[in-house]
Amino acid sequence: MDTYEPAPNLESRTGLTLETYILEGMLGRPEARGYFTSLLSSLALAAKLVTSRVRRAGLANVLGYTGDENVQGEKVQKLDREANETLMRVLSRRGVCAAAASEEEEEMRVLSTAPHAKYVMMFDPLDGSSNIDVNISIGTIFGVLRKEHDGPVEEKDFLKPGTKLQAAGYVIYGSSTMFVITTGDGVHGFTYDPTVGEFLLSHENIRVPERGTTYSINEGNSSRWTDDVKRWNAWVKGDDKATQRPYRQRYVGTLVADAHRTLMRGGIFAYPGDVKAPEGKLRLLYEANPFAFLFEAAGGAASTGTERILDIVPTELHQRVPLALGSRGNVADYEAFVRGETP
Ligand code: P6P
Repeated sequence: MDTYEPAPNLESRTGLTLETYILEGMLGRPEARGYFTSLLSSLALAAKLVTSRVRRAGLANVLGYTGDENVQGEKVQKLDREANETLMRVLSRRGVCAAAASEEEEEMRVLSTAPHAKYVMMFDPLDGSSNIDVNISIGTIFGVLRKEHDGPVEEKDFLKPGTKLQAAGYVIYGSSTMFVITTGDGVHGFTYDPTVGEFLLSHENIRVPERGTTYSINEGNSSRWTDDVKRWNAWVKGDDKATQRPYRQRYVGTLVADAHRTLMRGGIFAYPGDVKAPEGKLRLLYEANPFAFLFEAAGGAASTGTERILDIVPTELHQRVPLALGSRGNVADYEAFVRGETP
């Protein structure tokens, strides 16, 4: 089947539903029909269910902590658990997803042993959950890998470099709910319209600006940074009109929100390793890799400071990695400082 070409008289595809975009194979991967389409549709449904809970969090008595802790040793919020169960339930229904790895669960969860269980998924069901109770944007992050054999799903099916991702994206529960996804050739944003209960195409083919003037990092950690990161941090605050410095500092504390702003406006988000935690805080499989895949598809870059994120071969489900994410030019500057140079 030929790839989708809009009718000549179709000025723009703005307003198309996410389902239409998926069903008509407009998310690329024309060879991956049926099962892949079904998986992406499940994701869209899960996003609708989670957003309906998030939007009523204050009313639906799901605020506050459950008293439990997750594999990361972080306090589990009720919404964390609900979002995790929603994704697991929806993804298991159509049998296409063999297993899922979640921030909320130590081990992968087998979801289907059907012959057509051709994919595995990794996700952070509710990123930024510490911001739930204070009504700051939170999000869901996901990545999709193909299960490359016909045997029973195993943990090693998740331990693939990010270059092998078939799709990646996120949902941001902000002033509006947006579903942003790529299958590697183009990044597209769909805004949720609660009056029709659909995600409608609002941002087709998002591109990261080549360079931006916003930097995003938790300066509260600065005493623990390496000298090179400290030098970079001082440089972005320098006063130099020619390089549009000082940059603006923005930091929400939810990766999805800081990354989405960086995707739309350009600049850089960084969560470096430090003397106490050389590997940093963010997880490779379901935070760094999905955003690295998406930013590169939008013309941006993602690095540890010394290595391309997508080239890293994972060794465990919840491993952490230092992350510098954003415009190609800004990430290149950051890498120069980490090499001990000054751009
Ligand atoms: P800090 C949220 O807990 C999270 O995992 C990411 O969403 C966010 O970027 C980071 O942690 C914030 O960490 O140490 O700045 O509070």
